[in-house]
Amino acid sequence: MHINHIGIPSDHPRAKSLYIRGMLVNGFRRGLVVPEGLIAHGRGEAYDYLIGERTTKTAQRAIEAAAATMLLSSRPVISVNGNTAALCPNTAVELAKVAGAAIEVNLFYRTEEREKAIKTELELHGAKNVLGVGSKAAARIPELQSERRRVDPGGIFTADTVLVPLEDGDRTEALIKMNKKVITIDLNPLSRTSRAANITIVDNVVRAMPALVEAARKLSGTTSLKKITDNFDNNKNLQESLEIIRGEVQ
Ligand code: PTJ
Repeated sequence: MHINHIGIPSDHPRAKSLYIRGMLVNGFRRGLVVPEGLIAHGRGEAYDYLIGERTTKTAQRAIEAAAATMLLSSRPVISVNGNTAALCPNTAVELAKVAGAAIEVNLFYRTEEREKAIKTELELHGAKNVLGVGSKAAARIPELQSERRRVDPGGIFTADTVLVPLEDGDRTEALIKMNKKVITIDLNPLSRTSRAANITIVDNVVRAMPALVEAARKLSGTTSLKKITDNFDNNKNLQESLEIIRGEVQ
């Protein structure tokens, strides 16, 4: 039996889930994650348990549609919040490279200190030009009251596609009103974000982000991108996720 650095025995039946929790708590201690982010993660965990803590075939279809959409976009942007920075900074940076996307910090509970900590974390994982920090977040998303409205004029504001992992519903709706395509990763298929987005990946960000990198790598340069996006139906996909949760399909 191996005990890792945060004291979780590798043969513990819930080792993986406890390890992910540990990453978030560590992110909280390092000033990346807000306390509310720990609560949000708890909600996500409950849905993850119900889908079997795996990437379902339904989620994989959404992942391929998301990768194809990003590759077809001329200005895709990956929006990074505290939880995403703590759970998957490496794959967020890798995806930006593979899909030719910009990377922008965008926080609900915005403080300059946390913006900078998240930027530094992304840079440690190889990000070169992190948008949305400090005075760079000079543009405003219309009709949005939260701090999420502050965006980078050269990033989310002028993007054609925005990937918003672990989002709250208001901004997704506002971005759609700005005629942007929105891709989200949200374990709750019933959330406002999930229902408002063009593509919803009902999966844990820790699995969905590496799968997105892999799909983008596989699809890059192929001729099937448009066909994949045309064939994707988000409502149908969300319905299937609910059937999985109810135990009606695998
Ligand atoms: O870092 P900030 O300031 O931008 O704040 C980030 C949080 C997450 C606190 C903020 O965006 C928030 O309050 O989010 P919500 O409204 O609680 O929504 C989070 C959604 O993500 C919920 O639907 C959760 O089920 C889902 N979720 C939580 N953890 C994961 C997840 N989805 C995928 N993977 C996860 N690990």
